[in-house]
Amino acid sequence: MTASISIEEQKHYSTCTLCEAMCGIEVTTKEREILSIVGDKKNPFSEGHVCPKAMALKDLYEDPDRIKTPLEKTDDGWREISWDDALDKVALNLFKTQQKHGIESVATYLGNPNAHNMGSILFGPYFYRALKSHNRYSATSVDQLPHHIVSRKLFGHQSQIPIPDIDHTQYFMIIGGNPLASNGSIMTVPHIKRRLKAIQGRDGKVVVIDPKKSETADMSTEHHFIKPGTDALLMLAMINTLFKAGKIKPGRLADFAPSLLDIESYVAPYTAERVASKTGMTASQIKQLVDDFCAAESAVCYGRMGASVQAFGTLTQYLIMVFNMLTGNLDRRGGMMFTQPAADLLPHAGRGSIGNFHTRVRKLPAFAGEFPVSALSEEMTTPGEGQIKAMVIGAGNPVLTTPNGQQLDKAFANLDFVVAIDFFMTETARHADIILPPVTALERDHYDIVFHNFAIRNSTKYSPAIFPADANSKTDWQIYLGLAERLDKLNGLPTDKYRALWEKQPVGVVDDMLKMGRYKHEGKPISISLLLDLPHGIDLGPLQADLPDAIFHNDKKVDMSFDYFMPDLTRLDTHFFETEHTDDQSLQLIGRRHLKTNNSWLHNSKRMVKGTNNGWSRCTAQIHPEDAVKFSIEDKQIINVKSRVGQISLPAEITEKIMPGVISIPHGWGHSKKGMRLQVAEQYAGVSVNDLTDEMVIDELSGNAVLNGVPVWIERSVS
Ligand SMILES: Nc1nc2c(c(=O)[nH]1)N[C@H]1C(S)=C(S)[C@@H](COP(=O)(O)OP(=O)(O)OC[C@H]3O[C@@H](n4cnc5c(=O)[nH]c(N)nc54)[C@H](O)[C@@H]3O)O[C@H]1N2
Ligand SMILES: Nc1nc2c(c(=O)[nH]1)N[C@H]1C(S)=C(S)[C@@H](COP(=O)(O)OP(=O)(O)OC[C@H]3O[C@@H](n4cnc5c(=O)[nH]c(N)nc54)[C@H](O)[C@@H]3O)O[C@H]1N2
Ligand code: SF4
Ligand SMILES: [Mo]
Repeated sequence: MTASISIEEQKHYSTCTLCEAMCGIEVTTKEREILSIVGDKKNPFSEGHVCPKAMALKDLYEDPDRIKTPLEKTDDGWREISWDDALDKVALNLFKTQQKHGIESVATYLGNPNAHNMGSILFGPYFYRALKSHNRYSATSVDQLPHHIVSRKLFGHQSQIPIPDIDHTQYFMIIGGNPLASNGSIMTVPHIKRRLKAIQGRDGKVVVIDPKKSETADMSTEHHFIKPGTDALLMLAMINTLFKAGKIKPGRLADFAPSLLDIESYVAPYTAERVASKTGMTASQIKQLVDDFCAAESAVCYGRMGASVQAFGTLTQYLIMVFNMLTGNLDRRGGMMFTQPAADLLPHAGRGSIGNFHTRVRKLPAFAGEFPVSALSEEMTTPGEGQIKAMVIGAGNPVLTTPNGQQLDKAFANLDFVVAIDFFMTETARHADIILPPVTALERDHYDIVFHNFAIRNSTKYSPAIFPADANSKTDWQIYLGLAERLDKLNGLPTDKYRALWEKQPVGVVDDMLKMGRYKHEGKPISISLLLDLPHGIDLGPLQADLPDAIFHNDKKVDMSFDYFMPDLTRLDTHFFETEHTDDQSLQLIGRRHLKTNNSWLHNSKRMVKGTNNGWSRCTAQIHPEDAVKFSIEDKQIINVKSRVGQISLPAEITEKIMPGVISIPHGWGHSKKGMRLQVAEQYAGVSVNDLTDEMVIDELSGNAVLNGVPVWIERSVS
């Protein structure tokens, strides 16, 4: 299904997989070279939009530091080995580790790019099943885990997450998201700026609640600072206000969620007056937000990273959903709506089991078969049965992206065997004994199997690989399937099923899903062969009201699950109302993203890291002028930032855009460890904010990491 190499210039239509926005791209190639990447104007979903990162796809493809052949670590350094040799050795080492130390002694960590890779999503599971280990971790627990739990509980499926109907809403409240930098998350939305402007253009409002006046806040109709980690209080008070002001209007949702109004007694103690000072907002501001939200013809309250990855993130996401329901804005045009994807993964994916098993050391609950990644290092270092001895890292860089990265870095060094499936020698991959490098995005077939589920409009599109595979390259799915087959063989299990899978390929599975799907195009069922003839993709219309069909519970009702979520109010009360917070010297750490970053891995592209901040690129600590005075810090001066777990030093950036008492540091930097091979990134190394975040502080309801609202202390650096 791949194109052939041509000595003439060729144009290909594909999709950028770097963030969730699913922008269509036009890639011009000549032989094996990429000449340009621009927005595909004929793509009905993204209509020509791309951000500066699109060109990073070319940089990734051409990167001289990119690993293209499997590598084995030897006493004399890295040695190139053949694929067969590499896969045999990896499978044998994992098998031997399990023979010696038990099934659970091999763990996996899956990083974010897997979600953008249909091969990993569809065929990766064969590998985990062959491993049989419960010791599974992923970036989900430093990210969207609360969304999954809320959807699992309320609607019966972890991935049945409603999406803001941004193109029709008259009031868009964004809590802890900065789509102007991130291009949207759990909201696949190209052209975000144009769409936010369009809301304002039709006399609607964009309202941002954020401890930082972010790029999105800058263009909003209204922005309110909020103290990090207090969003659950805000939501409780907003719901309380709804009841007090007699503004409850669930409409048809009352039928679908019969116990919805019972939330009233739980929120009764949380008046706007009582929570105001804790959140940093005034009671009248909170009430005004509710008034305006209810007055709008349609409205949606959306919470993302800032609201999710904090101590009460799960409760916050739950309350956001309840607020949308109580105002009648779930499953309604201009509110939160379910998607209707052409290839619907949900019926085939696990609905998400909660707490079926627990981590060995801290007894943290698993969700959907994965443990919270905050527990990873202790599971590696605490002796006893089930201790992790070998690790498989698939498209992730947890040393930089998960809490207390420094400790994890050390823990990795003690493992017996590590394999990294990655095309870069990263901070994590350098611990590997064997590196298995897959091809980059443009060299593999692509159907966005995940993000159509989270898109603000229904559409469908398939992009074959732009370059034909060369004899010595493999995709992620080929690596996973190769390992799975070998492991089964070593375990004495039949391997006949693999023959059919090699033949079918992930694209064959997508083809089946499309053919089983709900759409037809001009009377014909949608299929891969149809999409090959329509390389820009097909628009399938706006999101549609979908209740009760969207509910996976047998009774087709929304399960409010008060017994699961409401006990967390006790923890919230203890934290906010029964504990004295007297330390006025600490600041609250939060994160940020920049349009030209992508977590930890685009820093080897010169185009992406070039900045004004000599050698630091954008890795700076933003603080408010009042705090600069308080701690005698000048702009650009190097400061030390300390937390319970570590210390980093980086330049201060003094700005009124940040709330007093708050400090913002981006993640994904810190490329100065020994043994990496990222020439550009090492020049713009920065430091890792996750050397400050604390693996022992979690959102206890879900086990999600707390990356926002971490207490830190700052001082000017003497050196
Ligand atoms: N403090 C703080 N920490 C954070 C966050 C934050 O906001 N603040 N955000 C969190 C979030 S939301 C996320 S999702 C995580 C991300 O955390 P991770 O997923 O652990 O890290 P990434 O930086 O995305 O690393 C991805 C790795 O995959 C490799 N890669 C890229 N494409 C492919 C591919 O197609 N196949 C394979 N095999 N490898 C590939 C890259 O080279 C890179 O090394 O970080 C989290 N960490
Ligand atoms: N350019 C770029 N785009 C990306 C990524 C990237 O690294 N770079 N990563 C991708 C990934 S993996 C993800 S998950 C998405 C995330 O996308 P978003 O969810 O939009 O995340 P951020 O851009 O980090 O914005 C989070 C906002 O929350 C605010 N915040 C922090 N703490 C709090 C708090 O306690 N309360 C409130 N109300 N706000 C708070 C921050 O100031 C920030 O403005 O972005 C994706 N897109
Ligand atoms: S917005 Fe996201 S999908 Fe679109 S070009 Fe930028 S990185 Fe790629
Ligand atoms: Mo993420």
